[in-house]
Amino acid sequence: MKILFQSADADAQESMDMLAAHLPQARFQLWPQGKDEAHDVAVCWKPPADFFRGRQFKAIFNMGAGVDALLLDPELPAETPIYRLEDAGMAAQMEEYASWAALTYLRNFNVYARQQKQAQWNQLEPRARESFPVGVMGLGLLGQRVARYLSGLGFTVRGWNRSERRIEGVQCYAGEAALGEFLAGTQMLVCLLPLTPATRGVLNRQLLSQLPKGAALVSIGRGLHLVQEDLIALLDAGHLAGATLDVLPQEPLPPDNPLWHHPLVTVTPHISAQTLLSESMRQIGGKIAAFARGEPVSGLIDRSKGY
Ligand code: NDP
Ligand code: OXD
Repeated sequence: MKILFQSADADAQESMDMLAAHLPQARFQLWPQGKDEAHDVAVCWKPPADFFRGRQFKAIFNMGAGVDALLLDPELPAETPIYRLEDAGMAAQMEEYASWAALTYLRNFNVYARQQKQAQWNQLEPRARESFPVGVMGLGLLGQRVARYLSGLGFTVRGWNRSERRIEGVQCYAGEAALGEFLAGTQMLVCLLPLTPATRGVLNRQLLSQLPKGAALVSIGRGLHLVQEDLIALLDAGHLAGATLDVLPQEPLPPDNPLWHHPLVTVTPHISAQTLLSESMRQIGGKIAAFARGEPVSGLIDRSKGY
């Protein structure tokens, strides 16, 4: 088995060595080495424009959960199966991030941080967790974990998904017809959808204005879910009380983007769930080994759905 490994990260060699330790029989080349040779398998993350040009693989393994960038590559071979990372230590980080945001908005810690800047001593009314409904959009591997975790913390949790889900302790809604009811009862909306043609721009004025006044947005799926001007307009109008954005329409977020300095916005640099190298390479190694044995491999992308 010959594997072409590509990553723009500084630790590309280290990652490849970790993967190689799980696949001792395989031969590896680190892109752009072996650029003109044939390989059985590609392991990549946001590859450059010429990575797929004129080449075929038996399978492509994406070093991330989201495949939106890969699927937009015009040179991507049409029929090759693509496998993605599944959780690989990201769900636990998403639980932490979403619970940090939920506790922040529930307890008004964001408001107190603003008050401190103005030396204001002003106590706000306390709220109970169960009276602060959190809604999770996208109940996949990560969304389900977040929903269960917040429910375990005592929040009232609801979830919305394309197909129906049953999750203990979570009130689940499915499909467009149920979206309005889901949003109307959500005080903090967590977006964990994949980015697809159907979800691009989904966090727009029309959708966000269906949240109750004073609700907050936590965007941790992909930046292009958000229509930035619509969010800012709803924050400025007092309809939304805050937004916590880990993924941004442009990454890195340019220094002159108004989101950096908006008083009701918290920005983090795409860290809600970071790739854990050791766990990720172990998982990809297992998937490649199963693929080589002709066994079914989980995490196969359905290109017609875009995730
Ligand atoms: P999954 O593929 O497991 O889950 C996606 C879920 O979204 C599925 O339940 C799917 O429903 C649902 N869904 C898809 N399209 C729609 C739609 N149009 N309307 C309603 N529901 C829809 O993905 P993961 O949970 O593993 O990851 C989710 C996303 O999180 C990734 O695609 C990635 O973009 C993002 N991510 C962000 C990270 C960060 O650091 N910020 C880190 C890792 C991932 P169904 O099952 O019915 O098809
Ligand atoms: C991913 C990510 O999709 O890190 O894995 O955003």
